[in-house]
Amino acid sequence: MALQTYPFSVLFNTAVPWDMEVAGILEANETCKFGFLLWLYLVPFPVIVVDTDGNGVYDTVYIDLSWWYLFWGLAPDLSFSNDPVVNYTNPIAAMDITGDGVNDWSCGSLGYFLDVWGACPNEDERWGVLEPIDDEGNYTCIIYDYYGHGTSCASCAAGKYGWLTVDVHPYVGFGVAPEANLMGVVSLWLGDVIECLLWAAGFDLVPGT
Ligand SMILES: [Ca+2]
Ligand SMILES: [Ca+2]
Ligand SMILES: [Ca+2]
Repeated sequence: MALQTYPFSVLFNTAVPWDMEVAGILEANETCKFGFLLWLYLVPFPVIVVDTDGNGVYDTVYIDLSWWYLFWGLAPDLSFSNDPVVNYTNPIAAMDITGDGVNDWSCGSLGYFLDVWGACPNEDERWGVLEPIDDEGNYTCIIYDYYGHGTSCASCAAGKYGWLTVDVHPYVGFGVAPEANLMGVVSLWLGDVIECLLWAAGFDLVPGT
């Protein structure tokens, strides 16, 4: 089933020049919201936001993770049907392509986003904290660590696997607090560290509350 023709973006002002597979996700008479996740400003992963139960509230995201193929000079599969269901229960967009139970590809995770650029398509929500999935499906917030510094630090602090754990790489080591839980808050980019610290401490960053 071909998606309807939408403006590619305000930048390109043209329709997406290919069809995307949505079998098993949408029925013939159902619609969704379509857009792109620009991963590290390099890879344009196609994204759809879906209201799976038809109650008027968009609740699920699919990202065509096969666009990682581009790094190997291969063509993406242009299908959402073989990608993971991403929602509030399963917020991480990742898949295991080698069948060993360990995810190999990821685009990140659903997360809250402080709209420091006022870029939200819903004008009344600009500059505020955006939900991971907009009720109207106009946006979804995907958070990722594109460089790995934060992941490395988190591993040193709370890595759960080490030399006594079977089937892990010999260089893998425990963190200093392997039983600790982690909270991912991306801040060392064009964001705001102070707001991130406040958010992690429990403030909701809603003015007047
Ligand atoms: Ca819904
Ligand atoms: Ca796919
Ligand atoms: Ca794997």
